Amino acid sequence: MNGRRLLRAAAVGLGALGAGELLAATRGGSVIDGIGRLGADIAPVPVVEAMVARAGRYDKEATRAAVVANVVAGSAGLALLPERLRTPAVAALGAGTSALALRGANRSAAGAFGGIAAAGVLRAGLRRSPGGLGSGLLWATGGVGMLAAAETLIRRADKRHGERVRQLGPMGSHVPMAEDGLGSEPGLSPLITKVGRFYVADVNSRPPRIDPREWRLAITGKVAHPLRLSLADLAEQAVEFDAVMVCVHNTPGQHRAGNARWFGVPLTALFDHAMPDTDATRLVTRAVDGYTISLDMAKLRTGELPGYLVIGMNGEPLPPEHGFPARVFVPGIYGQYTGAKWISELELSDDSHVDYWWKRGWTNETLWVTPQSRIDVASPGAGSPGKTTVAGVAWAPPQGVSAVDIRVDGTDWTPTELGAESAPAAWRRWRTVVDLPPGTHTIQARVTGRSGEVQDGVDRPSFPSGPSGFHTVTLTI
Ligand SMILES: Nc1nc2c(c(=O)[nH]1)N[C@H]1C(S)=C(S)[C@@H](COP(=O)(O)O)O[C@H]1N2
Ligand SMILES: [Mo]
Repeated sequence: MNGRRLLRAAAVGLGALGAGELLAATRGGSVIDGIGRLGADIAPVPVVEAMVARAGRYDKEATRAAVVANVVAGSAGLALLPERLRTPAVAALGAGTSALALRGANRSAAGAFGGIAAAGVLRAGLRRSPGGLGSGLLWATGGVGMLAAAETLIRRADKRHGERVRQLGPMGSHVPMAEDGLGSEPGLSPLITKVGRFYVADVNSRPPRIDPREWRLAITGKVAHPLRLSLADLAEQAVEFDAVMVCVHNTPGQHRAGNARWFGVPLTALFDHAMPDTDATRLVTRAVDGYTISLDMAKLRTGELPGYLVIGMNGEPLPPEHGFPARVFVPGIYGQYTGAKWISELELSDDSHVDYWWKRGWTNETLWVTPQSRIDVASPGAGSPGKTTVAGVAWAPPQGVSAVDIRVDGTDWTPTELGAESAPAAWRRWRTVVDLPPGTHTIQARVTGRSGEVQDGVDRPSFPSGPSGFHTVTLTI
């Protein structure tokens, strides 16, 4: 066994994957996304946490790259197997990959064919004599070219879908930009986060493309009147509300939080029609990507805790990456616990249901968003460097923010000016100007919620019960 043979097998793997992915992509499927989703589903929590921390907002690209790297490495590994084992090994891989393409977000027969085609190409490629370096190069460049072509096709399909979705709009009043009296401060987050800047977090490599003409929301389980509702049915009952959505992975200072003007049907309105049984203790939100999040019914049923089936964001239909056509959102609960995107079914159930993340080691208790503040701006004044503007956003949903303080170099907390509140569940902007002597300083921000809860300054990671700590910024005058 020599190195050249391994390299060639790796190159054949790249070529085979490229061929399979391209075949799948011509029909809207993907071999890579199926494998990537398996990775998300089985990776142990420490691996997921490390990935989220390292890859940041490029987690989906990182997942796809990891799939390609693994297929290439796996193909090289095949060259190490005795000849008689190779055919069964490749067949098993092909079958496995095809099966994966049939679960997850954009399940498709094309994806399954792509998996089989890739296995066929791989087997044929491995059988041929090692050949020169040129043959390996040909496989590799062919593979990269086909992967690039497939990526282009998939992006185009996603873009077309996104445009069709936008054309369904408007959803909501499309109020231009809300104002809070703080005006515009360079670097300070706007009151409403634009869709392109709103963080995206989910277990899929790409969002499912759902056809709204065929989509229905099913309300099932422990209800007197099971329902099937179209997007148009839902739009008739929707109302607008402002709220911040926060990922449980939003450690201090990060941007895994966004504030939007949502358009959604109050869950109580849906319950009025469906009439949940008294023993329906949980609302299971089930999505087309096979993901579930369930919510305690006690306060949702009465509306004491307002929850929504959201169909619009910032005046437009929910963009595909944010859950088109519908998602469940209960302001004040972390994204991972607040309800699924791409909803297919709301099932009224008892406490026997087990959620996606519970199986992975996350708690089955609701995780509430804790008060957090972020420093967006800490900039010395142009003429007088000592006068430093410090500004940012803070949230304490659903009750709202009552104060934001900052402190310099660990001294006393001093209050900042708060922008007007658009809604208690929304984020609130704040700003202040501080005099700083020359030197290096640390600035921290702390929010107090209307419930009396003060932001916890102890640094804790997201897992297992949500992050805490102060956002700390260092600057030199
Ligand atoms: N179907 C589905 N819904 C989902 C998820 C998912 O992986 N699949 N991720 C959840 C998580 S962890 C978060 S933080 C929010 C993120 O919503 P966003 O991408 O619109 O910001 O969606 C939630 N809903
Ligand atoms: Mo999340």
